[in-house]
Amino acid sequence: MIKGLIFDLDGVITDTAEYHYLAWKSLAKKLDINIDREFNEQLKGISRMESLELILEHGNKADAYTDEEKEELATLKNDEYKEYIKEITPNDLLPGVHELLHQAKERGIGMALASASKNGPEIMKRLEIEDLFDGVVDPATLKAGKPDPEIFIRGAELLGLSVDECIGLEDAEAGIESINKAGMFSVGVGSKEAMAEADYAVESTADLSLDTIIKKALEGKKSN
Ligand code: B16
Ligand code: MG
Repeated sequence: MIKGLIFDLDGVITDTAEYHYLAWKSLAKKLDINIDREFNEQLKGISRMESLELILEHGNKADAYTDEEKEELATLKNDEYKEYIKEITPNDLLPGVHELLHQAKERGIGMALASASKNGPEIMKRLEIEDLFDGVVDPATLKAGKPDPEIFIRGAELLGLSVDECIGLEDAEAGIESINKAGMFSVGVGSKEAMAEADYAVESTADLSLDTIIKKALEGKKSN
């Protein structure tokens, strides 16, 4: 039986990647580092500090700052990001997501958030979906981020379910790896190439059907 859905946030429920990009680009500029949208693809799904490390490496400044200075830089980026997310409204739910969440809720399927973002609860509030969720994994409490399976295992625990009773939904390769390692059925949103490791993949959230993902999960891993 499938009794739970564990969702990633950025790229699955809403698209905050552009806001992350704008805030990182502005910080990078202050450090004399140039990043573009293609580089930004690498930052999807990974934590704030890991993102900063990649940007510094990209600018050949990996050893230029102390840990304390890096904390300050990450905070600067987050302050700007928080200004952007103030603009988020329920209209920013990705296509089909409103229907999917409400349909799952009506059927009594548990839902948890497994996002690397520490801003997840604030974004859910702005999207007006927080009441639909039964739990949010706090990324600050994780020993290891994606691709480690911990975040998805914790999501299932929050729902009081075993991993094989849950489906994980992700748009990042590191996220799919995390779900797979957790032993959960993985649903990927994105291109066939990027989502090659997903048990089942769709190109867009508009193609996500609750009946189909449950059917695929019951048929078993890798049978799509
Ligand atoms: P924050 P997800 C991730 O969200 C983003 O994709 C990634 O770009 C970001 O660095 C990370 O959250 C941390 O976000 O700075 O808000 O804590 O895809 O895991 O929902
Ligand atoms: Mg994501």
